[in-house]
Amino acid sequence: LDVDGYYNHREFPTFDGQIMRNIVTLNEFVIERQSDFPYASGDLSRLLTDLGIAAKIVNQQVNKAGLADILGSLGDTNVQGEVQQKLDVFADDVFISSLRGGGMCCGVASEENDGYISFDNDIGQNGKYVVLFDPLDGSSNIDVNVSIGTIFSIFRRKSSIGDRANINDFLQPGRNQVAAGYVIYGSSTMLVLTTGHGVNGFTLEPSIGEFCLSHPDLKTPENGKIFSINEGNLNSSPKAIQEYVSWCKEIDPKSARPYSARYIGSLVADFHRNLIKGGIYLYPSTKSSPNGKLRLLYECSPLAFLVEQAGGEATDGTQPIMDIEPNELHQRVPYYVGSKNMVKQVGKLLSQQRAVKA
Ligand code: AHM
Ligand code: MG
Repeated sequence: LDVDGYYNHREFPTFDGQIMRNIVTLNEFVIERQSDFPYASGDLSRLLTDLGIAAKIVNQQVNKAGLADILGSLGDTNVQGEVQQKLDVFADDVFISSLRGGGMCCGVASEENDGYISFDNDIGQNGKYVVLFDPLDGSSNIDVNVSIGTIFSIFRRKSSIGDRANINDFLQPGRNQVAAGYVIYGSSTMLVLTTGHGVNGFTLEPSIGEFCLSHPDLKTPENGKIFSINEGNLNSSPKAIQEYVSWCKEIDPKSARPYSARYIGSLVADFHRNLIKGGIYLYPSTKSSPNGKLRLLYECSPLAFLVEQAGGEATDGTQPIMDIEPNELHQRVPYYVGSKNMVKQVGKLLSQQRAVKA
């Protein structure tokens, strides 16, 4: 307490007699760090705030997903006579509305829509940014109460301010990203963000409804002991990947093998765990997904930006994900992401395999 009997301005009493200390909210953080952002004018800060608001709204609904039978299941008609939307469509709408209303962004592209959306409202056309996102990744996990997430990627537009956004604004390599992040709706809800100056994680404090800085300057270990892959597809994956997975399972106490297999089947959750603990996530080409399953622009590229900023790597087996020039919005790529040395080893095995074939 200070001389006037108030708590220090960075300390707050809670109902259960505890004191919350040193709270830095997402909004405070982006405003304080504004000078770090390219072309610091406040627009990107505002855009990140719009994303944070949308994330809180989606979080509220995701939390209630298990109550479907009590509140009416998806597809049922609610009291207003409206058909309840599927959660991923709802999340898509929420992010689009928030970004459209915020006015900092001239268009969006999302996994839920066939084409990009260019905002035709006046403030939107003057927006400097485009946002690409996967509104609810891993949505097949909603019914079984497993963590899911939102992934987003922000680029400076290529087209002129005042014009409608066009396809070239969206088809940009990951290296052009000015910010990227994800929200994980897990046992707690977190927003993890990079603006190209490291990675910071914010946990949603439900009692005050704010994302609070909880994981400053996240770094990922250079070596990990976790491999994450859908092993059901292994027989139709490249030989190099089969070899790598066998190697992970070999007994070698000197190198801490066998490693642990961990696969949630929800990219954000698998990525988040490996980012913190160290590990590799693999989604190679398979028989049913010859180019891999994951989307370059909505999933791979934003997480590649984050992992590089945390000291890790992300490749498609031939080049860094961040260097790929996209040629279509829904492009898929094989994906290897995580601890630097693990991703390098997979890259080496894949290039040896290519050399043998050539
Ligand atoms: P989605 O965007 O349709 O939800 O698919 C992406 C998800 C990822 O979250 C997850 O890592 C992957 O698909 C799991 O795929 P699989 O079930 O083939 O292992
Ligand atoms: Mg997805």
